[in-house]
Amino acid sequence: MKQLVNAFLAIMIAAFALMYLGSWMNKSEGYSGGNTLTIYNWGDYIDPELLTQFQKETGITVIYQTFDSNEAMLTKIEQGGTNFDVVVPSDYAIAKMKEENLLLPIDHSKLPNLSHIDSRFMNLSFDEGNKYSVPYFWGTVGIIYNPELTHGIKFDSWDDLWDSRLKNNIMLVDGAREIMGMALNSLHYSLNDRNEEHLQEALTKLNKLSPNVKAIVGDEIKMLLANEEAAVGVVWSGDASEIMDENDKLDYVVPKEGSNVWADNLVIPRTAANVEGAYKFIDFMLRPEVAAQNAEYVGYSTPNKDALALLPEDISGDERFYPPKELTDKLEVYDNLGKKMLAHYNELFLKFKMHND
Ligand code: SPD
Repeated sequence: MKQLVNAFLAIMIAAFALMYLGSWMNKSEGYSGGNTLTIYNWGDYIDPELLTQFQKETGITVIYQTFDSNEAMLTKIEQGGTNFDVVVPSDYAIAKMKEENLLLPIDHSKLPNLSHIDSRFMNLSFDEGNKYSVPYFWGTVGIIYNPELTHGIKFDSWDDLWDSRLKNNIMLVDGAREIMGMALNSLHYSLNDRNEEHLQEALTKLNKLSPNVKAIVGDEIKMLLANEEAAVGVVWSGDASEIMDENDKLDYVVPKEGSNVWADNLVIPRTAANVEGAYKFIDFMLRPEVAAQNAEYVGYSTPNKDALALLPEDISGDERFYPPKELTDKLEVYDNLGKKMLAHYNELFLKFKMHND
C-alpha cells in the first residue's frame, strides 16, 4: 500500500512540475533555453545569411522575432514575461529602458570588436560611455520623392508636403515620433517640444496634410514607393536608400528646417537567458566584414568605420545616407520624453491617423 501511495505522489509531483513548466513557457516569450539565443529586432533589419553564419560558427540556435516601432517593443518588454537576449531599440527608447532598469550593463572587455565603431557614434547623450548599448545602424528622417511626378517641387522644406498638387500622393512611415517630429519641425519647433499649444498646432497642421496622404504604413512603404504607388514618402534614410536601389528615379532629401538623426543600438535586457550568447552575437555583428555585409543588405548606414571602408564608394561616399558631422550636428536626437509625454505624442498621432481613415 505504502509503495502505491509513494508512486501516486511521485506521479502527482511530476504532473504538477510539467504543468508549471508548460505554463511558464507559455507566459515567457523569447524563451532561450539551452543553446539558443533570442533576438528581438526591427523588421527587415538584418541579412538572414548572417544569422545562418552565426549559428554555424557557434552552434547556437537563433530564435528571431521582429517589431515595427519602439513603442511596440517597449510595451512588450515592460509587460514582462520575455527572455530576449538581444534587442535593438533606438536612442530615446534606450534612455527609457535604462531609467526603468530593464537593461544589463555592457562589459566592454567582452566585445573586442567594439574598437571598429567610429567615435562619432559612441558616447551619445542617451547612453554616455555606452554603458548599456552598442551602435548598430544610424540615419535621418527625410523626404523621398520621384522628380518625374512632383511638378518640380524641391522638397527642401517640410512645407512642400502640403502642396495641393500632391493630393493623395504621399506615404508616411507609421511612427509617432517621426510624424509628430516632422510637423513640429515644419513649424520651426523642436521635435522634442513638450508645449501643449505647440503640440496642438502640430496636430492641426498634420490634419491639413490629410488630403495629400495616401497611406501611413510600416515596412511595406519600401515596396509601395519603389513601385510608384505614391510619388512622395516621409521615411527613414535607410529605407530611402533601399527604395532607391530598386527605383533609381527617386531622390532623398533632409529639409532645411531640420529633422531627426537617430541611432539604433544592440542592448541586452536584464531578463536575458543567454547573456554569454548575447555577447558572442554582438561581437560577431561588430566584425567589419559582417557589419559591411549587413549594411549592404539592409541599406542602412553603418556606424562601423572599418565596415564603411569595405563598402563600395557609391555607398560610402553618398552624403544623402552618410551625411557629414557638420550636417548631422544641426539635426536633433529624440529625447526620452517620459512615459506621460510619450503617450501623449502617441495619442496625437493616433488622432491624426483616425483623421485619415
Ligand atoms: N526596417 C528597419 C527600420 C529600422 C528603423 N529604425 C529607425 C528608428 C528611428 N527612431
